[in-house]
Amino acid sequence: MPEAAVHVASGKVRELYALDDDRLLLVASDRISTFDVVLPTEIPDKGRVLTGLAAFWFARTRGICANHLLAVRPDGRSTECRRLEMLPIECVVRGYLSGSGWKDYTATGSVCGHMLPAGLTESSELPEPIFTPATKATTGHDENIDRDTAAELVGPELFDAVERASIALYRFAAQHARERGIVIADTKFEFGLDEERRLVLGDEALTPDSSRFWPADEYRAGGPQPSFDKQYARDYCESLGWDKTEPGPELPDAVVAGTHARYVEAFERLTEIDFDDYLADPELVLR
Ligand code: Q0Z
Repeated sequence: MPEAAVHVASGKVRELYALDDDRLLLVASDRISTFDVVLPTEIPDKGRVLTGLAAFWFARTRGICANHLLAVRPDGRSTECRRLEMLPIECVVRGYLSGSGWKDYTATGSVCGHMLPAGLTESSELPEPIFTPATKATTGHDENIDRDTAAELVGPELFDAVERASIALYRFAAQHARERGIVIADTKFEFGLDEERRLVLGDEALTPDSSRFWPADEYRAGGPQPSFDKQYARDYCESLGWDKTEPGPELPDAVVAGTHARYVEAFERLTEIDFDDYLADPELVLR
């Protein structure tokens, strides 16, 4: 695969290689996970959609926060990145009440120490986006942590900086997406420090794998929302009565085609770039 690149890590659907001491290569595969299980069927172009979208956001948010992106490769699915010293927390921002945020709210009326108004329902828009850090679980699920615990993990001054950067990045992206028919309900950022100990946004950012994307035209608070990208695959898996343990089911061609179309649609709505133009020249998303 990448010439002279040393494999350093595997994610569920991504691979990470070292190019040299200072640079990493992040490769997004076409694998898809649902209900936390990677399915045996790939979605063509999914890795290119996610790589192109993340690069698009990195290029447009550099003024909000520096990021690790150095280059998008001609294959459209790999990016060269600055190697950072990653912080030990997941930086989650929630604009809407869903997933573990909704669960914590129903149990306690607050999420990660943010006291929320009474009477919110599942998927309600929050009065303001909230920063809800989580630990990086090496196994199983990330665990929400309160602000004091997060501040102890990274130090109080870095905590303030990642909170401010995370909220600003989310506000920018959520507004951009909302104007193009996509609700970004929440998102997860990962930050690191460069050699000068400056804060730098790393990993992937503002993709459908690191965020909840909902179709804005179907949004209605009071229950769960359909996923912009994965709903066909989820519905198909549910229709089988699959118990959501490994191995996941193969997806039929029609479900693959529908899911592919939704990923491409998200890319084109958000970037306003024809996906075929991106495939021909991935650097288009940087301009
Ligand atoms: C990201 C991950 C995987 C993809 C390490 N710029 C950076 N500097 C240092 N470390 C990382 C990054 Cl992005 C880094 N991950 C998560 C794992 C595939 C991303 F296997 N791990």
